Amino acid sequence: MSNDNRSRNPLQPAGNSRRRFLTQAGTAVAGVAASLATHGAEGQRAATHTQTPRHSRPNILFLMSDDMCAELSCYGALGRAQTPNLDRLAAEGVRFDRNYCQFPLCNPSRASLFTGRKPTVTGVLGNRTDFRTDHPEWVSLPQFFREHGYATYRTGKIFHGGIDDPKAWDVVGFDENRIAGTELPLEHQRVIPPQPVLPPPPGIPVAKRIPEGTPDPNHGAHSDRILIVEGDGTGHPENGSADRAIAYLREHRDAGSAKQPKPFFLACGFSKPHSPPAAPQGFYDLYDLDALDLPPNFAAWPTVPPGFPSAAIRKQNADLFIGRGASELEAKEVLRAYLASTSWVDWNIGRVLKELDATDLRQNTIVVFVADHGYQLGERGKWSKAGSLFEMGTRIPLIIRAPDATGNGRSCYRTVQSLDLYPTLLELCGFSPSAEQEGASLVPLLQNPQATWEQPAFSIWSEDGKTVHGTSIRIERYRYVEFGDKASHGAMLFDEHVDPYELTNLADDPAHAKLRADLSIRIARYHSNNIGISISEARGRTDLV
Ligand SMILES: [Ca+2]
Repeated sequence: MSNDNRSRNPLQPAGNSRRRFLTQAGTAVAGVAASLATHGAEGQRAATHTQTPRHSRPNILFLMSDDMCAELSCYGALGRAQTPNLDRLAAEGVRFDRNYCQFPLCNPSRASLFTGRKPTVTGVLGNRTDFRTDHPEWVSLPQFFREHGYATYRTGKIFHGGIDDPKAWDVVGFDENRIAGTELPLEHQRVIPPQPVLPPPPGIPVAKRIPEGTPDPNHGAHSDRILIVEGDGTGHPENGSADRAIAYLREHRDAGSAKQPKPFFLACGFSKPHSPPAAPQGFYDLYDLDALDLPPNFAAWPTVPPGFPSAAIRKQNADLFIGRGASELEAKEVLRAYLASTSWVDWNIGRVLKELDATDLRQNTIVVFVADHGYQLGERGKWSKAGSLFEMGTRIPLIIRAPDATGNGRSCYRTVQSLDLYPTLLELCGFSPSAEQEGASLVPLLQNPQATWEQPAFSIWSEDGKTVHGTSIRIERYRYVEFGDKASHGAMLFDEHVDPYELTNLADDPAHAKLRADLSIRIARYHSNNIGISISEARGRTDLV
Protein backbone atom coordinates (compact mmCIF):
# COMPACT_ATOMS: atom_id res chain seq x y z
CA MET A 1 0.00 0.00 0.00
CA SER A 2 1.36 3.36 -0.90
CA ASN A 3 1.24 6.30 1.39
CA ASP A 4 0.65 9.06 -1.09
CA ASN A 5 -0.86 12.36 -0.08
CA ARG A 6 -2.19 11.00 3.14
CA SER A 7 -1.61 14.05 5.23
CA ARG A 8 -4.30 15.85 3.27
CA ASN A 9 -6.94 13.37 4.26
CA PRO A 10 -8.99 14.68 7.20
CA LEU A 11 -9.18 11.19 8.66
CA GLN A 12 -5.56 10.33 8.16
CA PRO A 13 -3.00 11.43 10.74
CA ALA A 14 0.35 12.33 9.23
CA GLY A 15 2.64 9.34 8.99
CA ASN A 16 -0.10 6.78 9.34
CA SER A 17 0.42 3.91 6.95
CA ARG A 18 -3.14 2.69 6.68
CA ARG A 19 -4.63 1.79 3.37
CA ARG A 20 -5.25 4.43 0.83
CA PHE A 21 -8.33 6.58 1.27
CA LEU A 22 -8.49 7.30 -2.41
CA THR A 23 -7.78 4.30 -4.54
CA GLN A 24 -8.06 6.27 -7.71
CA ALA A 25 -6.23 9.25 -6.37
CA GLY A 26 -3.51 10.19 -8.73
CA THR A 27 -4.06 13.53 -7.13
CA ALA A 28 -5.14 14.08 -3.59
CA VAL A 29 -8.28 15.62 -2.30
CA ALA A 30 -7.84 19.34 -2.39
CA GLY A 31 -8.99 21.82 0.16
CA VAL A 32 -9.43 19.52 3.11
CA ALA A 33 -9.65 21.51 6.29
CA ALA A 34 -6.14 21.92 7.52
CA SER A 35 -6.57 21.29 11.20
CA LEU A 36 -8.75 18.76 12.93
CA ALA A 37 -8.28 20.71 16.11
CA THR A 38 -10.43 23.55 14.86
CA HIS A 39 -13.57 21.68 14.02
CA GLY A 40 -15.92 23.78 16.12
CA ALA A 41 -18.98 24.96 14.31
CA GLU A 42 -18.01 28.57 14.94
CA GLY A 43 -14.75 28.13 13.13
CA GLN A 44 -16.42 26.44 10.23
CA ARG A 45 -18.95 29.13 9.65
CA ALA A 46 -16.36 31.54 8.37
CA ALA A 47 -15.53 29.38 5.37
CA THR A 48 -17.25 29.21 2.02
CA HIS A 49 -17.55 26.78 -0.88
CA THR A 50 -14.62 27.73 -3.05
CA GLN A 51 -12.91 24.50 -4.00
CA THR A 52 -12.46 23.33 -7.49
CA PRO A 53 -14.14 19.98 -8.02
CA ARG A 54 -11.72 17.09 -8.44
CA HIS A 55 -12.60 13.72 -9.81
CA SER A 56 -10.56 11.99 -7.14
CA ARG A 57 -12.84 12.80 -4.23
CA PRO A 58 -14.52 9.91 -2.43
CA ASN A 59 -17.91 8.63 -3.46
CA ILE A 60 -20.85 8.78 -1.09
CA LEU A 61 -23.44 6.07 -0.59
CA PHE A 62 -26.21 7.68 1.43
CA LEU A 63 -28.65 5.12 2.83
CA MET A 64 -31.80 6.29 4.53
CA SER A 65 -34.84 4.69 6.09
CA ASP A 66 -38.18 6.10 7.11
CA ASP A 67 -39.61 6.21 10.64
CA MET A 68 -36.90 3.97 12.06
CA CYS A 69 -36.06 4.38 15.72
CA ALA A 70 -32.79 2.99 17.02
CA GLU A 71 -34.25 -0.52 17.34
CA LEU A 72 -31.28 -2.18 15.69
CA SER A 73 -29.56 -5.08 17.34
CA CYS A 74 -26.25 -3.23 17.22
CA TYR A 75 -27.78 -0.61 19.51
CA GLY A 76 -27.76 -3.01 22.41
CA ALA A 77 -30.28 -3.88 25.07
CA LEU A 78 -33.17 -1.90 23.62
CA GLY A 79 -32.39 -2.78 20.03
CA ARG A 80 -34.90 -5.49 19.31
CA ALA A 81 -34.79 -5.64 15.51
CA GLN A 82 -32.50 -8.19 13.93
CA THR A 83 -30.31 -6.16 11.61
CA PRO A 84 -27.19 -8.16 10.77
CA ASN A 85 -26.20 -6.02 7.81
CA LEU A 86 -26.42 -2.71 9.64
CA ASP A 87 -24.69 -4.36 12.59
CA ARG A 88 -21.82 -5.25 10.28
CA LEU A 89 -21.71 -1.73 8.89
CA ALA A 90 -21.63 -0.41 12.46
CA ALA A 91 -18.77 -2.77 13.31
CA GLU A 92 -16.82 -1.47 10.35
CA GLY A 93 -17.63 2.20 10.85
CA VAL A 94 -18.60 4.49 13.71
CA ARG A 95 -21.97 3.90 15.33
CA PHE A 96 -23.43 7.06 16.83
CA ASP A 97 -25.47 6.08 19.87
CA ARG A 98 -26.95 9.49 20.51
CA ASN A 99 -28.01 10.96 17.22
CA TYR A 100 -31.20 13.00 17.09
CA CYS A 101 -33.51 14.31 14.42
CA GLN A 102 -34.47 17.97 14.42
CA PHE A 103 -38.20 17.37 14.09
CA PRO A 104 -40.14 14.11 14.55
CA LEU A 105 -41.88 14.21 11.17
CA CYS A 106 -40.72 13.30 7.65
CA ASN A 107 -40.58 16.52 5.70
CA PRO A 108 -39.30 18.91 8.40
CA SER A 109 -36.55 16.52 9.48
CA ARG A 110 -35.44 15.79 5.94
CA ALA A 111 -35.56 19.45 4.91
CA SER A 112 -33.35 20.28 7.87
CA LEU A 113 -30.85 17.50 7.22
CA PHE A 114 -30.51 18.20 3.52
CA THR A 115 -30.31 21.98 3.80
CA GLY A 116 -28.10 21.95 6.89
CA ARG A 117 -30.42 24.38 8.59
CA LYS A 118 -32.59 24.17 11.68
CA PRO A 119 -36.36 23.82 11.19
CA THR A 120 -36.78 27.26 12.76
CA VAL A 121 -34.67 28.60 9.88
CA THR A 122 -36.02 26.46 7.04
CA GLY A 123 -39.54 27.34 8.13
CA VAL A 124 -40.53 23.78 7.21
CA LEU A 125 -42.69 22.71 10.14
CA GLY A 126 -45.09 20.43 8.34
CA ASN A 127 -45.29 17.81 5.62
CA ARG A 128 -46.66 20.13 2.94
CA THR A 129 -44.12 22.92 2.96
CA ASP A 130 -41.47 22.88 0.22
CA PHE A 131 -38.30 24.69 1.29
CA ARG A 132 -37.68 25.57 -2.35
CA THR A 133 -40.76 27.78 -2.46
CA ASP A 134 -39.21 30.45 -0.26
CA HIS A 135 -35.57 29.57 -0.81
CA PRO A 136 -34.77 28.78 -4.43
CA GLU A 137 -31.21 29.92 -3.77
CA TRP A 138 -30.45 27.38 -1.06
CA VAL A 139 -28.07 24.58 -1.94
CA SER A 140 -29.24 21.19 -0.74
CA LEU A 141 -26.66 18.57 0.20
CA PRO A 142 -26.92 16.46 -2.97
CA GLN A 143 -27.16 19.64 -5.03
CA PHE A 144 -23.89 20.80 -3.52
CA PHE A 145 -22.16 17.66 -4.67
CA ARG A 146 -23.84 17.87 -8.06
CA GLU A 147 -22.46 21.39 -8.49
CA HIS A 148 -19.01 20.32 -7.36
CA GLY A 149 -18.18 17.59 -9.80
CA TYR A 150 -20.27 14.69 -8.57
CA ALA A 151 -22.78 12.55 -10.36
CA THR A 152 -25.89 12.49 -8.18
CA TYR A 153 -28.45 9.76 -8.30
CA ARG A 154 -31.52 9.08 -6.20
CA THR A 155 -33.41 5.90 -5.75
CA GLY A 156 -36.39 5.71 -3.36
CA LYS A 157 -37.40 8.22 -0.70
CA ILE A 158 -34.81 10.82 0.20
CA PHE A 159 -36.64 14.11 0.35
CA HIS A 160 -40.22 13.87 1.49
CA GLY A 161 -42.66 12.28 -0.93
CA GLY A 162 -43.90 14.81 -3.46
CA ILE A 163 -41.36 17.42 -2.37
CA ASP A 164 -38.23 16.28 -4.11
CA ASP A 165 -35.50 18.80 -4.82
CA PRO A 166 -35.32 19.23 -8.60
CA LYS A 167 -31.85 20.73 -8.29
CA ALA A 168 -30.41 17.77 -6.44
CA TRP A 169 -30.21 14.93 -8.93
CA ASP A 170 -28.74 14.13 -12.30
CA VAL A 171 -30.94 11.09 -12.44
CA VAL A 172 -33.82 9.81 -10.39
CA GLY A 173 -33.61 6.08 -10.80
CA PHE A 174 -36.69 5.13 -8.92
CA ASP A 175 -39.45 7.43 -7.82
CA GLU A 176 -41.60 6.21 -5.01
CA ASN A 177 -44.12 8.92 -5.80
CA ARG A 178 -45.25 7.04 -8.88
CA ILE A 179 -46.67 4.30 -6.76
CA ALA A 180 -47.72 6.28 -3.72
CA GLY A 181 -51.30 5.66 -2.77
CA THR A 182 -51.69 2.58 -4.86
CA GLU A 183 -52.32 -0.79 -3.34
CA LEU A 184 -49.73 -3.21 -4.51
CA PRO A 185 -50.81 -6.67 -5.55
CA LEU A 186 -47.77 -8.06 -3.83
CA GLU A 187 -49.01 -7.04 -0.41
CA HIS A 188 -51.61 -8.92 1.52
CA GLN A 189 -53.38 -6.97 4.17
CA ARG A 190 -53.75 -8.58 7.48
CA VAL A 191 -55.98 -6.70 9.86
CA ILE A 192 -55.46 -7.67 13.42
CA PRO A 193 -58.81 -8.54 14.95
CA PRO A 194 -59.54 -5.99 17.65
CA GLN A 195 -59.14 -7.35 21.14
CA PRO A 196 -61.05 -5.98 24.09
CA VAL A 197 -59.40 -3.07 25.86
CA LEU A 198 -60.54 -0.76 28.58
CA PRO A 199 -62.45 2.31 27.38
CA PRO A 200 -60.37 5.39 26.61
CA PRO A 201 -59.51 7.88 29.33
CA PRO A 202 -61.65 11.05 29.37
CA GLY A 203 -60.98 13.36 26.45
CA ILE A 204 -59.39 10.72 24.21
CA PRO A 205 -61.17 10.60 20.83
CA VAL A 206 -62.32 7.29 19.42
CA ALA A 207 -62.38 6.58 15.69
CA LYS A 208 -65.56 5.26 14.16
CA ARG A 209 -65.23 1.71 12.99
CA ILE A 210 -65.61 1.36 9.25
CA PRO A 211 -66.19 -1.96 7.47
CA GLU A 212 -63.18 -3.37 5.68
CA GLY A 213 -62.96 -2.15 2.08
CA THR A 214 -64.71 1.12 2.82
CA PRO A 215 -62.78 4.32 1.96
CA ASP A 216 -61.31 5.80 5.07
CA PRO A 217 -59.88 9.26 4.45
CA ASN A 218 -58.51 9.56 7.95
CA HIS A 219 -56.96 6.09 7.98
CA GLY A 220 -58.14 5.67 11.53
CA ALA A 221 -60.26 2.60 11.12
CA HIS A 222 -57.62 0.71 9.18
CA SER A 223 -54.63 1.83 11.16
CA ASP A 224 -54.30 -1.62 12.67
CA ARG A 225 -53.33 -3.32 9.42
CA ILE A 226 -50.03 -4.97 8.78
CA LEU A 227 -48.89 -6.21 5.40
CA ILE A 228 -47.34 -9.45 4.27
CA VAL A 229 -45.32 -9.11 1.08
CA GLU A 230 -45.11 -12.01 -1.34
CA GLY A 231 -41.88 -13.93 -1.72
CA ASP A 232 -38.76 -11.96 -0.88
CA GLY A 233 -40.32 -8.73 -2.07
CA THR A 234 -39.06 -8.87 -5.65
CA GLY A 235 -40.92 -6.22 -7.61
CA HIS A 236 -41.88 -4.28 -4.52
CA PRO A 237 -40.70 -0.64 -4.40
CA GLU A 238 -38.57 -1.36 -1.34
CA ASN A 239 -36.60 -4.00 -3.18
CA GLY A 240 -36.72 -1.86 -6.30
CA SER A 241 -34.89 0.95 -4.55
CA ALA A 242 -32.07 -1.41 -3.63
CA ASP A 243 -32.10 -2.99 -7.10
CA ARG A 244 -31.57 0.36 -8.77
CA ALA A 245 -28.80 1.28 -6.37
CA ILE A 246 -27.08 -2.04 -7.12
CA ALA A 247 -27.43 -1.45 -10.85
CA TYR A 248 -25.94 2.01 -10.44
CA LEU A 249 -22.96 0.62 -8.53
CA ARG A 250 -22.37 -1.95 -11.25
CA GLU A 251 -22.48 0.72 -13.91
CA HIS A 252 -20.15 3.00 -11.96
CA ARG A 253 -17.60 0.66 -10.50
CA ASP A 254 -14.91 2.78 -12.14
CA ALA A 255 -16.22 6.01 -10.64
CA GLY A 256 -13.41 8.45 -9.98
CA SER A 257 -11.14 7.00 -12.65
CA ALA A 258 -10.25 8.44 -16.02
CA LYS A 259 -12.88 6.15 -17.49
CA GLN A 260 -15.61 7.49 -15.22
CA PRO A 261 -14.13 10.70 -13.88
CA LYS A 262 -17.00 11.80 -11.71
CA PRO A 263 -17.31 10.45 -8.19
CA PHE A 264 -20.88 9.80 -7.18
CA PHE A 265 -23.37 10.76 -4.53
CA LEU A 266 -25.74 7.81 -4.58
CA ALA A 267 -28.77 8.27 -2.33
CA CYS A 268 -30.77 5.12 -1.69
CA GLY A 269 -33.91 5.57 0.37
CA PHE A 270 -36.35 3.11 1.86
CA SER A 271 -39.92 3.84 2.91
CA LYS A 272 -40.09 1.30 5.72
CA PRO A 273 -40.71 0.69 8.54
CA HIS A 274 -43.14 3.60 7.99
CA SER A 275 -46.72 2.47 8.49
CA PRO A 276 -48.31 0.29 7.47
CA PRO A 277 -45.54 -2.03 8.61
CA ALA A 278 -44.81 -4.51 5.84
CA ALA A 279 -42.36 -7.29 5.13
CA PRO A 280 -42.14 -10.68 3.50
CA GLN A 281 -43.27 -13.45 5.81
CA GLY A 282 -39.72 -14.62 6.43
CA PHE A 283 -38.96 -11.43 8.33
CA TYR A 284 -41.98 -11.90 10.56
CA ASP A 285 -40.76 -15.39 11.28
CA LEU A 286 -37.61 -13.96 12.85
CA TYR A 287 -39.64 -12.88 15.86
CA ASP A 288 -41.47 -14.91 18.45
CA LEU A 289 -44.57 -13.00 19.43
CA ASP A 290 -44.59 -14.42 22.93
CA ALA A 291 -41.00 -13.38 23.51
CA LEU A 292 -41.60 -9.72 22.68
CA ASP A 293 -41.79 -7.36 25.63
CA LEU A 294 -43.89 -4.24 25.63
CA PRO A 295 -42.40 -1.14 27.24
CA PRO A 296 -42.88 -0.74 30.99
CA ASN A 297 -45.04 2.30 30.37
CA PHE A 298 -47.20 0.64 27.72
CA ALA A 299 -50.79 1.85 27.71
CA ALA A 300 -53.77 0.90 25.57
CA TRP A 301 -54.63 4.54 24.85
CA PRO A 302 -52.59 7.75 24.71
CA THR A 303 -52.02 8.46 28.37
CA VAL A 304 -50.55 11.42 30.25
CA PRO A 305 -48.75 9.96 33.28
CA PRO A 306 -48.94 11.75 36.61
CA GLY A 307 -46.43 14.56 36.78
CA PHE A 308 -46.27 15.04 32.99
CA PRO A 309 -47.63 18.04 31.09
CA SER A 310 -50.70 17.43 28.97
CA ALA A 311 -48.98 18.97 25.95
CA ALA A 312 -46.40 16.16 26.00
CA ILE A 313 -48.85 13.51 24.84
CA ARG A 314 -51.04 13.88 21.77
CA LYS A 315 -54.49 12.59 22.42
CA GLN A 316 -54.69 10.66 19.17
CA ASN A 317 -52.08 8.59 17.37
CA ALA A 318 -51.10 9.52 13.84
CA ASP A 319 -49.90 6.29 12.24
CA LEU A 320 -51.07 3.19 14.06
CA PHE A 321 -53.95 2.58 16.43
CA ILE A 322 -55.52 5.86 15.38
CA GLY A 323 -58.48 6.50 17.62
CA ARG A 324 -58.58 2.98 18.93
CA GLY A 325 -57.09 1.26 21.90
CA ALA A 326 -54.43 -1.41 21.63
CA SER A 327 -54.59 -4.60 23.61
CA GLU A 328 -51.30 -6.17 24.60
CA LEU A 329 -51.77 -8.87 21.97
CA GLU A 330 -52.45 -6.34 19.21
CA ALA A 331 -49.54 -4.23 20.37
CA LYS A 332 -47.22 -7.21 20.13
CA GLU A 333 -48.50 -8.02 16.65
CA VAL A 334 -47.77 -4.51 15.46
CA LEU A 335 -44.44 -4.41 17.25
CA ARG A 336 -43.44 -7.63 15.52
CA ALA A 337 -44.52 -6.18 12.17
CA TYR A 338 -42.45 -3.05 12.82
CA LEU A 339 -39.39 -5.12 13.70
CA ALA A 340 -39.93 -7.35 10.66
CA SER A 341 -40.21 -4.27 8.48
CA THR A 342 -36.97 -2.95 9.95
CA SER A 343 -35.27 -6.29 9.22
CA TRP A 344 -36.49 -6.10 5.65
CA VAL A 345 -34.87 -2.68 5.22
CA ASP A 346 -31.71 -4.14 6.71
CA TRP A 347 -31.80 -7.01 4.23
CA ASN A 348 -32.11 -4.63 1.30
CA ILE A 349 -29.30 -2.47 2.65
CA GLY A 350 -27.23 -5.63 2.92
CA ARG A 351 -27.74 -6.31 -0.77
CA VAL A 352 -26.53 -2.82 -1.67
CA LEU A 353 -23.53 -3.04 0.64
CA LYS A 354 -22.61 -6.44 -0.72
CA GLU A 355 -22.42 -4.96 -4.20
CA LEU A 356 -20.33 -2.03 -2.99
CA ASP A 357 -18.01 -4.12 -0.88
CA ALA A 358 -17.35 -6.62 -3.64
CA THR A 359 -15.63 -3.95 -5.70
CA ASP A 360 -12.78 -1.48 -5.35
CA LEU A 361 -15.43 1.16 -4.75
CA ARG A 362 -15.43 0.18 -1.10
CA GLN A 363 -11.99 1.71 -0.63
CA ASN A 364 -13.16 5.06 -1.91
CA THR A 365 -16.76 5.30 -0.78
CA ILE A 366 -18.15 6.87 2.36
CA VAL A 367 -21.24 5.02 3.58
CA VAL A 368 -23.84 6.80 5.69
CA PHE A 369 -26.92 5.22 7.18
CA VAL A 370 -29.51 7.37 8.92
CA ALA A 371 -33.26 7.54 9.43
CA ASP A 372 -35.40 10.67 9.27
CA HIS A 373 -36.77 10.45 12.83
CA GLY A 374 -37.66 7.98 15.52
CA TYR A 375 -40.89 6.22 16.40
CA GLN A 376 -42.82 5.33 19.52
CA LEU A 377 -43.91 1.75 19.94
CA GLY A 378 -46.60 1.87 22.58
CA GLU A 379 -44.92 3.95 25.29
CA ARG A 380 -47.74 5.84 27.04
CA GLY A 381 -50.07 4.47 24.37
CA LYS A 382 -48.32 6.26 21.52
CA TRP A 383 -47.75 4.61 18.12
CA SER A 384 -46.24 7.27 15.95
CA LYS A 385 -43.54 9.90 15.85
CA ALA A 386 -45.68 12.98 15.44
CA GLY A 387 -45.47 15.23 18.46
CA SER A 388 -42.98 13.06 20.35
CA LEU A 389 -40.17 14.97 21.96
CA PHE A 390 -39.24 11.88 23.90
CA GLU A 391 -36.16 9.78 23.26
CA MET A 392 -38.05 7.24 21.14
CA GLY A 393 -39.45 9.92 18.85
CA THR A 394 -36.24 11.82 18.26
CA ARG A 395 -33.38 9.34 18.58
CA ILE A 396 -32.34 7.68 15.36
CA PRO A 397 -29.60 5.39 14.17
CA LEU A 398 -26.59 6.93 12.50
CA ILE A 399 -23.68 4.92 11.17
CA ILE A 400 -20.83 6.36 9.13
CA ARG A 401 -18.19 4.18 7.52
CA ALA A 402 -15.56 6.47 6.11
CA PRO A 403 -12.52 4.73 4.65
CA ASP A 404 -9.57 5.08 6.99
CA ALA A 405 -11.46 6.79 9.79
CA THR A 406 -9.42 5.96 12.86
CA GLY A 407 -12.57 5.60 14.93
CA ASN A 408 -13.95 2.83 12.73
CA GLY A 409 -15.11 -0.16 14.73
CA ARG A 410 -15.98 1.92 17.76
CA SER A 411 -19.15 3.51 19.11
CA CYS A 412 -19.64 7.16 19.79
CA TYR A 413 -21.67 8.27 22.79
CA ARG A 414 -21.42 11.97 22.13
CA THR A 415 -24.64 13.85 21.42
CA VAL A 416 -24.93 14.60 17.73
CA GLN A 417 -27.66 15.69 15.32
CA SER A 418 -28.67 14.80 11.80
CA LEU A 419 -28.02 18.48 11.12
CA ASP A 420 -24.34 17.61 11.41
CA LEU A 421 -24.32 15.40 8.33
CA TYR A 422 -24.11 18.22 5.79
CA PRO A 423 -20.85 19.71 7.11
CA THR A 424 -19.50 16.23 7.87
CA LEU A 425 -19.83 15.02 4.30
CA LEU A 426 -18.42 18.24 2.91
CA GLU A 427 -15.35 17.91 5.06
CA LEU A 428 -14.90 14.20 4.38
CA CYS A 429 -14.87 15.01 0.68
CA GLY A 430 -12.44 17.87 1.02
CA PHE A 431 -14.80 20.82 0.82
CA SER A 432 -14.84 23.61 3.35
CA PRO A 433 -18.15 23.92 5.18
CA SER A 434 -20.38 26.83 4.40
CA ALA A 435 -21.28 29.59 6.81
CA GLU A 436 -24.89 28.68 6.14
CA GLN A 437 -24.80 25.22 7.65
CA GLU A 438 -25.59 25.13 11.34
CA GLY A 439 -24.42 21.68 12.29
CA ALA A 440 -20.93 20.69 13.36
CA SER A 441 -18.74 18.36 11.33
CA LEU A 442 -18.49 14.94 12.95
CA VAL A 443 -15.04 14.28 11.51
CA PRO A 444 -13.35 14.70 14.92
CA LEU A 445 -15.62 11.99 16.28
CA LEU A 446 -14.97 9.75 13.30
CA GLN A 447 -11.32 10.06 14.20
CA ASN A 448 -11.82 9.66 17.92
CA PRO A 449 -15.34 8.75 19.07
CA GLN A 450 -14.42 9.79 22.61
CA ALA A 451 -13.19 13.24 21.62
CA THR A 452 -14.41 16.18 23.66
CA TRP A 453 -17.72 17.35 22.27
CA GLU A 454 -19.93 20.04 23.73
CA GLN A 455 -22.67 20.26 21.11
CA PRO A 456 -26.22 19.49 22.29
CA ALA A 457 -29.01 18.23 20.03
CA PHE A 458 -32.23 20.16 19.55
CA SER A 459 -35.58 18.95 18.30
CA ILE A 460 -38.81 20.89 17.96
CA TRP A 461 -42.46 20.14 17.33
CA SER A 462 -45.22 22.18 15.74
CA GLU A 463 -48.90 21.25 15.80
CA ASP A 464 -50.01 23.81 13.25
CA GLY A 465 -47.04 23.80 10.88
CA LYS A 466 -46.43 27.46 11.63
CA THR A 467 -45.40 27.95 15.24
CA VAL A 468 -43.29 26.00 17.69
CA HIS A 469 -45.17 24.14 20.39
CA GLY A 470 -42.34 22.22 21.99
CA THR A 471 -38.55 22.31 22.08
CA SER A 472 -36.19 19.68 23.42
CA ILE A 473 -32.51 19.84 24.19
CA ARG A 474 -30.50 16.66 24.63
CA ILE A 475 -27.14 16.68 26.32
CA GLU A 476 -25.13 13.62 27.10
CA ARG A 477 -27.00 12.66 30.24
CA TYR A 478 -30.23 14.65 30.24
CA ARG A 479 -33.20 15.47 28.06
CA TYR A 480 -35.12 18.68 28.76
CA VAL A 481 -38.30 19.73 26.97
CA GLU A 482 -40.30 22.95 27.12
CA PHE A 483 -43.85 23.28 25.83
CA GLY A 484 -44.87 26.82 24.98
CA ASP A 485 -42.74 29.90 25.51
CA LYS A 486 -40.52 29.48 28.57
CA ALA A 487 -42.37 26.29 29.46
CA SER A 488 -45.70 28.11 29.76
CA HIS A 489 -47.40 24.78 29.01
CA GLY A 490 -45.13 22.57 31.02
CA ALA A 491 -41.70 21.00 30.96
CA MET A 492 -40.04 17.60 31.17
CA LEU A 493 -36.59 16.69 32.41
CA PHE A 494 -35.18 13.16 32.33
CA ASP A 495 -32.00 11.63 33.62
CA GLU A 496 -31.36 9.23 30.76
CA HIS A 497 -28.59 7.41 32.57
CA VAL A 498 -30.89 6.08 35.27
CA ASP A 499 -34.26 6.39 33.53
CA PRO A 500 -33.97 5.30 29.87
CA TYR A 501 -37.73 4.81 29.57
CA GLU A 502 -38.33 8.37 30.78
CA LEU A 503 -40.70 7.34 33.52
CA THR A 504 -39.91 10.13 36.00
CA ASN A 505 -40.26 13.79 35.14
CA LEU A 506 -37.66 15.75 37.11
CA ALA A 507 -38.64 19.18 35.76
CA ASP A 508 -40.02 20.33 39.10
CA ASP A 509 -37.46 18.54 41.24
CA PRO A 510 -35.63 21.19 43.31
CA ALA A 511 -32.44 19.17 43.13
CA HIS A 512 -32.42 19.71 39.35
CA ALA A 513 -33.52 23.37 39.35
CA LYS A 514 -30.15 24.77 38.31
CA LEU A 515 -29.75 22.24 35.51
CA ARG A 516 -33.24 23.06 34.28
CA ALA A 517 -32.50 26.77 34.34
CA ASP A 518 -29.29 26.27 32.37
CA LEU A 519 -31.00 24.13 29.76
CA SER A 520 -33.85 26.61 29.49
CA ILE A 521 -31.37 29.34 28.65
CA ARG A 522 -29.91 27.15 25.91
CA ILE A 523 -33.37 26.61 24.44
CA ALA A 524 -33.92 30.37 24.43
CA ARG A 525 -30.61 30.78 22.60
CA TYR A 526 -31.63 28.14 20.10
CA HIS A 527 -34.66 30.24 19.22
CA SER A 528 -32.72 33.49 19.04
CA ASN A 529 -32.16 33.23 15.28
CA ASN A 530 -35.57 31.94 14.27
CA ILE A 531 -36.68 33.28 10.92
CA GLY A 532 -40.35 34.18 10.90
CA ILE A 533 -41.13 31.45 13.42
CA SER A 534 -42.54 32.15 16.86
CA ILE A 535 -43.25 29.98 19.85
CA SER A 536 -46.95 29.34 20.10
CA GLU A 537 -49.01 30.52 23.01
CA ALA A 538 -51.53 27.76 22.35
CA ARG A 539 -51.07 24.29 23.63
CA GLY A 540 -51.89 22.95 20.21
CA ARG A 541 -54.51 20.79 18.64
CA THR A 542 -53.91 18.07 21.16
CA ASP A 543 -55.91 20.08 23.65
CA LEU A 544 -58.65 20.94 21.22
CA VAL A 545 -59.80 17.50 20.17
CA1 LIG B 1 -40.61 9.57 8.26
